[in-house]
Amino acid sequence: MIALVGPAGAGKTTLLEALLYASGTIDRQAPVGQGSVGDATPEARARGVSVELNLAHLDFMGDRYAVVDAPGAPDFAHDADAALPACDLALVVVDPDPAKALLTQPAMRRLEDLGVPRAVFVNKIDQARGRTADLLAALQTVSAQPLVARQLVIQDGEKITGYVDLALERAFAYRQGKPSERIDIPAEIAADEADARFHMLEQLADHDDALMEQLLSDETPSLDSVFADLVRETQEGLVVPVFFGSAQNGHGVRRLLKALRHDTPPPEVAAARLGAEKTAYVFKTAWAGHAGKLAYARTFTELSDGSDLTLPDGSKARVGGLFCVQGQTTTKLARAAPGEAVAIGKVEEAQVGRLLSANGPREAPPLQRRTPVYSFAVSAKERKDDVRLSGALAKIVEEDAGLELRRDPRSDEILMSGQGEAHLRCALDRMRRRFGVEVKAERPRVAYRETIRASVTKRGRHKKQTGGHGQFGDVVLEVSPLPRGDGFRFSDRITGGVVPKQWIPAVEQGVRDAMEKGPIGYPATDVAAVLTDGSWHAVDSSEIAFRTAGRIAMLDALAEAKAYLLEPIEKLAIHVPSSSTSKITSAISSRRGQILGFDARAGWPGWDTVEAFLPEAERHDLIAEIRALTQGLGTFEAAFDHMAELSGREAEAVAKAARMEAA
Ligand SMILES: Nc1nc2c(ncn2[C@@H]2O[C@H](COP(=O)(O)OP(=O)(O)O)[C@@H](O)[C@H]2O)c(=O)[nH]1
Ligand SMILES: [Mg+2]
Repeated sequence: MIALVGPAGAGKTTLLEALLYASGTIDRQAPVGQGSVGDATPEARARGVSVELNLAHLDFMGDRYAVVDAPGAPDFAHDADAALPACDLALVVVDPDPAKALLTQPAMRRLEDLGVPRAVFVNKIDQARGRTADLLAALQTVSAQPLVARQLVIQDGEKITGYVDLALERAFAYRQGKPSERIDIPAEIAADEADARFHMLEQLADHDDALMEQLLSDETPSLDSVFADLVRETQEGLVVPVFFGSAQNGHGVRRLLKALRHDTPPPEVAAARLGAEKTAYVFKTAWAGHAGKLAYARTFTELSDGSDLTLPDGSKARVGGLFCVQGQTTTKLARAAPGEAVAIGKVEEAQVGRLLSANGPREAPPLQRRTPVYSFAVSAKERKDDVRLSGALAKIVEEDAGLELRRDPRSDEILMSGQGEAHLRCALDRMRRRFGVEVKAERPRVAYRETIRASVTKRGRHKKQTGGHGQFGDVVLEVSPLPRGDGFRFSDRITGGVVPKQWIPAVEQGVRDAMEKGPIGYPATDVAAVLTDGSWHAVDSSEIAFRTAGRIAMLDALAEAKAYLLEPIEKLAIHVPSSSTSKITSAISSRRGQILGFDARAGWPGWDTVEAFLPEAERHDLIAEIRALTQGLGTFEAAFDHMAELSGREAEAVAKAARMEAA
């Protein structure tokens, strides 16, 4: 299984189509979204970008390859996170513009951390300008392992017209719509070719002492030994080979297929990396309408339709259909061999990152999930859809490991969180299409609170004479501010039973009732109330009467105690390329944030981590601004830190919003 990864727009989905065409799997190469195998869903076509991983298969020279085309856009890239560790090799597809090299870093880092062997395909070579040496130097800054150019490009002026394969030392000229044509190595680049080849051998010799000896004593290594080194060092992730071409024009694509054929490690390596020998590893689940749930899995064992599987918790499930996936098309299979990627039907319990075992239960290493950076409060447009909404949400969240669903206890809203606004809107589109539920998605409420500046003593009397039985409660409350974050404290200094013991909890309840909505319109906090005095009536006093009295006293006290607003402040860690750090700090400042400092991001050369306090109200669409300032690379993590006073224009607006809602 091969992964195509890299930034959005580099040409991964086009390359998938080109690989299918060059291998003879399809007989026409369609533009992306216009009949292509990848990006065929309505969501992908509407947006003109891959929004979920595409899975397809190709047969080349007697071998079968599953290809996973990973979305590159930061809103959608997470969909391939679980597939990458199960791949034998990843092709990092890049744009030939050195200024875009940094965009490759997140994918490269992920693969390095996972230990997945990788190669680079420099795409859009038809658009390349400038020297490939500059591009390679720029790309080297984002790779921990040395990049090894496997080809030297042949240029006619600025235009790249072909390449020399540096292992074989054979030259090829690109031809429009046809396989490249073998040519003689042009005389004017013969010296460059010799240098480039020697450089490649030197790089390989860093991991091969025998080759080093040969080079030092001016011996020419055999072609077999060069190929053996290329294969071994690529498979071990010691070097990252680089190929050039154009997916759109089919240039360099057959050469790439041949390299995949040699350099791809056998599936046993991925199985061992995952601890997934003799199992099927689930890397995506999808809801396929009437067909129910499909689990996309890499098989490291033989599987057949109807066979029994054991889940990690020891429970059993039966394969209810086995399918080969080609984009949006599925065809039924009777069985699958080890190493294939298939869709397994009707295993409800299958979850992304889990192992389905043919023997005893097995656990896979835990998946690294991405932290959500954007949220909507979701509700059904029509009340009658409430129940269907929760069912649909549960399914959509289950099949998208980048989504999270939770109820915010502060606002009682259902929050759907994910990797960006486009991600959430796409998930909601998919939900509407599949389940027919219309969803309202709104900016989540900020949990404003209010507290008081002054201490006030107030009496609350509740007296009612209605026919026979009356109601009587009478309390005196001393209300005062508490230190920030202390919440609420209630106590009493009642002596002589002026408020009988059994009704004191009712008074406290009344006080709490009043605090649900303070004078500005938000829940009150950081307040102490002391019950100091009161009176009662033998017949008319009751729990409800004292609760009412407590509420009246508290409402009056809060109204006079100089209430003011508090807003939640979060602590953020923002990770950005260093070239954007100053733009980010000023963006945070203009969002009323406070920069706490910044430092080099651990393990990410060329990146910074900025720490800041930021009002929660300013975080809602922050990710869009961070991405706009960092070419989509920046990310952040946020966690509630403390409440802080809100004043000025913002406070007025928040107070007004509460009045409008009450009206
Ligand atoms: N000039 C040129 N354009 C290409 C090439 N490959 C892809 N493209 C274009 O680049 C854009 C993005 O391609 P796509 O495959 O969707 O990129 P992805 O986001 O990496 O999947 C599309 O408009 C393609 O037509 C190429 O080799 N040359
Ligand atoms: Mg794509």
